[in-house]
Amino acid sequence: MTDIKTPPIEPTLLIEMYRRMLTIRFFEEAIFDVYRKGWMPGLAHLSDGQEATPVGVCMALRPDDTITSTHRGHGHIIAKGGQVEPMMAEVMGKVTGYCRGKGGEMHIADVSLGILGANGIVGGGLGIAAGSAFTAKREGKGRVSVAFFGDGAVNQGIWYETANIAVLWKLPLIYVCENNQYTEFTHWKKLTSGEGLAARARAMGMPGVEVDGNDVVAVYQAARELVEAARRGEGPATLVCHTIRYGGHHVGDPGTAYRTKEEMEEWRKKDSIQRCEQLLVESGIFSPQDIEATRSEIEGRVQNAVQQARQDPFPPVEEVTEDVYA
Ligand SMILES: Cc1ncc(C[n+]2csc(CCOP(=O)(O)OP(=O)(O)O)c2C)c(N)n1
Ligand SMILES: [Mg+2]
Repeated sequence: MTDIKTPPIEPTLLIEMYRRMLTIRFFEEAIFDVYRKGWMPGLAHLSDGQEATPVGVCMALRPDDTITSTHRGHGHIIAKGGQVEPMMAEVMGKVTGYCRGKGGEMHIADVSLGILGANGIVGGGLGIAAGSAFTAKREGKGRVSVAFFGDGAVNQGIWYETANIAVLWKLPLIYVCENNQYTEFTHWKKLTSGEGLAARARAMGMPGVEVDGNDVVAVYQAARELVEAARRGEGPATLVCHTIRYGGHHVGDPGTAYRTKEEMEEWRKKDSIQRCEQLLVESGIFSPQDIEATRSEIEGRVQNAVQQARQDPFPPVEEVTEDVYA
């Protein structure tokens, strides 16, 4: 008889984390396919490989907490409760999309879910997140604001400007740096002086914590502690999650010119979804058949979203100047 491990967190929570991570993985794989078939305009920045970070963080949030996202935002949106059908439609520029087809893959937002938007400007979400944290503090209902950003945004001035005021004013703002090792084609160590962002955060006067960003339970536990402290009025914190993107910087980049095969093989051994599946089975929460059934259910939903979005219409030409600001 095999030993059944005690799960580190509530089984229902672990199952939900698994489902959201799988949704992100299948969604990103589907987008790559959609791109190659020429069914979407422009490029896409995919986050397969990074799933545990947005899911671990967002499972520590309340529905009325807010997040800001990046150019690599699909995972953040799904993790915060975004639905794949209007996301897929938005990627294809269809009227049924989250932004009626006018935002595209890089500008998906749903304020009703606390998703204040993906953002093509590196570091652009940081100011919005600080503003949301300021509002949350004034409201006094214990809401928290999370800013997701990459290792490339760490050296943008806006991080220091917002961090300074967030510490001084004790804003409920959690900085979540997804360190996927590369800023476009350059390793983060070639761009960032000193010990990295967690050390810089501590120097600014807030907690700076680093975690294995491919371990969804570890991310959740670290995020929950920081989020709850922010809710209690203890101010901002920084969480650095070390992870990897499996694909290139965008769908047009194979991602092989600046990363070695060995490096990627090492990361694949730390795959977040495989580790979660192992935990579910070893804890007796899921059988291998449950894993298969969940995979095919979620993949089927994503594929249906692709088929539906293909059939949906583009926005009518008369609407071209509506809902746009420039
Ligand atoms: C202000 C600004 N500078 C430069 C760019 C071009 N650019 C787009 S993505 C990117 C790299 C971002 O790297 P990182 O923050 O690590 O995020 P990742 O792509 O790894 O998710 C750059 C330089 C931009 N979009 N905005
Ligand atoms: Mg990066």
